[in-house]
Amino acid sequence: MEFLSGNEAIARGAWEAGCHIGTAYPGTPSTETMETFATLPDVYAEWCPNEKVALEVAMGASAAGARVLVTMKHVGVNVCADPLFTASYTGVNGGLLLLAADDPGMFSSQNEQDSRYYAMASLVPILEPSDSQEAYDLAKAAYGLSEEFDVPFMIRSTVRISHTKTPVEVGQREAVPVKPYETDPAKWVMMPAFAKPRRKVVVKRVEAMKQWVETCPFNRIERGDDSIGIICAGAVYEHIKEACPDVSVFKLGVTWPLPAQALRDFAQSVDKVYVVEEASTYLSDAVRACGVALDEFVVPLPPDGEVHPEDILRSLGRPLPPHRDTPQDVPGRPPALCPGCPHRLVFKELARLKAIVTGDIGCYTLGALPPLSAMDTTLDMGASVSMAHGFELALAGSEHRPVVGVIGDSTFAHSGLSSLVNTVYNRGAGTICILDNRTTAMTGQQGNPFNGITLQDRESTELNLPAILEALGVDHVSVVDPLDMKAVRATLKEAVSRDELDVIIFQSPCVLLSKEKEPTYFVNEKCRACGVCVSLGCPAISTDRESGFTSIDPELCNGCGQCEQYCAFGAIEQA
Ligand SMILES: Cc1ncc(C[n+]2csc(CCOP(=O)(O)OP(=O)(O)O)c2C)c(N)n1
Repeated sequence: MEFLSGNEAIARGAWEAGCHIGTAYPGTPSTETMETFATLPDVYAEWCPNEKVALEVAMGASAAGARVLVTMKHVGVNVCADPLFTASYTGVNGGLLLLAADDPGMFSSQNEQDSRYYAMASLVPILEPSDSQEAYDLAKAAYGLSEEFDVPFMIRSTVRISHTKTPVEVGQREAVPVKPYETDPAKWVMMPAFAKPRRKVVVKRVEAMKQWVETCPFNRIERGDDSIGIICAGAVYEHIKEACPDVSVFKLGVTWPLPAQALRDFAQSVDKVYVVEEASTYLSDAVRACGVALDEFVVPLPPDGEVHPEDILRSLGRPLPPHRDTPQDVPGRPPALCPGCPHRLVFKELARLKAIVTGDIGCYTLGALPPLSAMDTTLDMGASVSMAHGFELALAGSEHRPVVGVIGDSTFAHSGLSSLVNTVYNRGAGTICILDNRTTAMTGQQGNPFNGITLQDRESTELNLPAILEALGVDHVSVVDPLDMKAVRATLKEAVSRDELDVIIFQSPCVLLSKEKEPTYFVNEKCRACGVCVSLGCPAISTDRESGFTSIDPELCNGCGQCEQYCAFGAIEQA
């Protein structure tokens, strides 16, 4: 018995199923799955620059006969949707399991989306565990099923499953040889002449899977009081068991395709039937489409965010328990860039320039929050570069504020590169800042092509960022230390004064990469309480509410010296 998170359990299940290869792009809440898999014996695992590449590598390995695990967060499925939809046509050779880790409640995501829609739309089956034991069991079983039905399988977790540790009865790794590969264009070359017959294969397979799912052991009915029947899956099942353990439950372990007949029979066997789900109407719509007439809740479930046990009680018109959490009593802890973060000064200077800043996704998205407040847009990974180009196009010919795109190194490798190719190709202008902190900081410091660190510490090559930019045809490329206020200010000023494309690489390692701490700073008697140092938003600097004077917490300060450069009175000194 081991105590595993859902992520660890999926990695373990895949490993025991003899999975040979893992590919992924990090993203919360999925990241630890591939990090765990990479540590297990006799496997190869790699970070890819994005999820499309990860799935394509996985499909290549599967075609060649290996069993493969590919992991990502929910928005990653958008990025790999193109290969996913056609992988449903080609099918697999070695079994393939794709983890989509959803984030209802958006603890660390830019949107709330339900990966089950992808399963339904691409006709790829999706499994849904409700604890780590099931995550392990389903991941392990998925490989044989993927090979039997000749289709990739998806497994959907949500943040509560991904990150909650529960006991798991683990087993042994099966020795599964890599299957032989034989050239078969009718299966693997998806052009119309071959895709049309494969489409017929897909249609037949869907019928076979619909039969399988009617009696599949991953779906089960737990009989209770038959006045209420609840259909559910995933983490929501646990909340139902907590809120109303007395009701009858149809717990789905496969949420596409659905067991239509079994669901109709269940609905017939109870007086009232409901679907409980969170942040989506996928399941209720799909259950209705099976011919089940769902009853109306007394109080509708929340249309967005996570569902909690008290929401379920309220929806059934049941009394709430006397002791409830009072979240209002918990002090807010808004996220902030770390003390010493090398992203800070760039935002401070962009705010001074009153630039329109098209942002991107990474730690540096925090530059949007007060007191830095220096970001106008954030859409998806890579959009900073392409949206900057769009702003420049729309504002061309008018007097306008400088347009600056800000993107991290990992995000630039993910999809910023192709956006920049577009800007160069179409003779776009504007300034792009690549905040190269030598890591993928936001998701826990994974390697990426621009620092050359690989998942299993294999030898690699660090891609030469300035050389790539020059080769792309960017005329103005500079590399600047983002901890040097004068250099940041001067380089940005020069770049925005030109009506041409400039790319500035701000290069300094993430402060969390270095364990060494420089001597800290303190505020001396020259302080005039002007508040400029506070406007950097460093968590180590605070203001006395009454006097307005500032102080620096030596525990938090790591001696980066950014604040000292902004103090006009010499009031910040190194200890
Ligand atoms: C399509 C997609 N995949 C993954 C993520 C998760 N994610 C958010 S930011 C980020 C990378 C951040 O690294 P970098 O651009 O180097 O910036 P840093 O955090 O180091 O400042 C990742 C992987 C996401 N938001 N969207």
